[in-house]
Amino acid sequence: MKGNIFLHVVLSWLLLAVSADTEDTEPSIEVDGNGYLIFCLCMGRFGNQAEHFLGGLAFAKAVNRTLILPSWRTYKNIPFTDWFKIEKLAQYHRVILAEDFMRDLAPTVWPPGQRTGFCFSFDENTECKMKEGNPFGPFWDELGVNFDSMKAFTVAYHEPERWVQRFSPSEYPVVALKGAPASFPMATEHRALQQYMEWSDSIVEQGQRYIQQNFPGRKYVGIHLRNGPDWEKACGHLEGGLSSFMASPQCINPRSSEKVTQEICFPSTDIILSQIKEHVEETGATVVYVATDKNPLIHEIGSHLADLKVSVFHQDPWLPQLDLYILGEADHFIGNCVSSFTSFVARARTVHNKPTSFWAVR
Ligand code: GFB
Repeated sequence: MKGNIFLHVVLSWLLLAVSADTEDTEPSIEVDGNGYLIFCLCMGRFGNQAEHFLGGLAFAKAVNRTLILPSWRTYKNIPFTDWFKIEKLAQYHRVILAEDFMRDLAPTVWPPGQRTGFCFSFDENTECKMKEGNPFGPFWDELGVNFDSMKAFTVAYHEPERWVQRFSPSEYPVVALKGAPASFPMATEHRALQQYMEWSDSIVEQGQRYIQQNFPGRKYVGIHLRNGPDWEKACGHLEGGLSSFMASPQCINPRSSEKVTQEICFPSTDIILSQIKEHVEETGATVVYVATDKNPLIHEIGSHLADLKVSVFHQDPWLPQLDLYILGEADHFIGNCVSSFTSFVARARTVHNKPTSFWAVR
């Protein structure tokens, strides 16, 4: 009898071990037979990355592969869903969080030993160097990816049909790209995809907390002042004006005769003060919320609007995304046409039919 019980316990343990093992190796979510696409958002900071992301999202749909949502890059990987809701993106196309893909599907769909990294080049003999430098190396390292081989391809991203022929899902179930399959500045036709970028509950909660604690129920004009030293240097390239510079197509059509000027890129304090006053009067706002990478001009704005009894707020939040959220909620927003930080806010506001204007652009 004792022997039987012992055998039963051992058998049960063995069965449990086998089923646990099966659970570990068998993907619990259905595998997409059309394959997967992942890329590193390895260019610039958040505004640049967001423009690249939307182009890459459109591309994933065009080639009909599930998009593995890349982590955002700061000094470390930030899971996509820390800042945005996956459910909203899924209304547009099939997506899976990179961290979930690596844990649940990669061991079977993209196991170590079969990981090829790809990059676009005009020459197929180019070395892709997927992990060379920062943020390339840390991005893949933090996802636990090493590449067994690397290969350049010559089919351009604006040819999705040819691209699908080149990368059949049976031969390449996962295509990992060195950079986003997208342009910067982003293509105009992709701007509307912003409607699928919905802030996570955590960002909404933190942004709302600031608003409710500081100016609940009051109308406000949100402004973005991009005036740090890197910006001043970048704007220095605009002498004589250019038809396009960084994110400027958001407000100046590169094919028009209008030029992106130094004043648009780095507006004078006089221009800033007069535009703020105009929109405070127009909206009846009693608050100006200032987001900036450097100088918030709080005293200048406060004294210029003294007669209108306007309060000026600036928080320098621990996360730039909180500034983006609060600017998105403003009754009017004035941003910098050349900045992709502004372009994120401007696109989000367009989705909700909220007005935006740009410094020195009439
Ligand atoms: O977002 P981003 O690509 O916009 O980069 P640009 C600017 C970064 O500076 C933001 C910080 O992601 C923030 O980290 N920053 C800028 C701000 N404005 C604000 C603000 O109002 N509030 C807060 N909290 N942070 C490009 C860069 O910047 O500028 C390029 O991406 C290059 O790499 C170029 O440096 C000159 O398009 O404005």
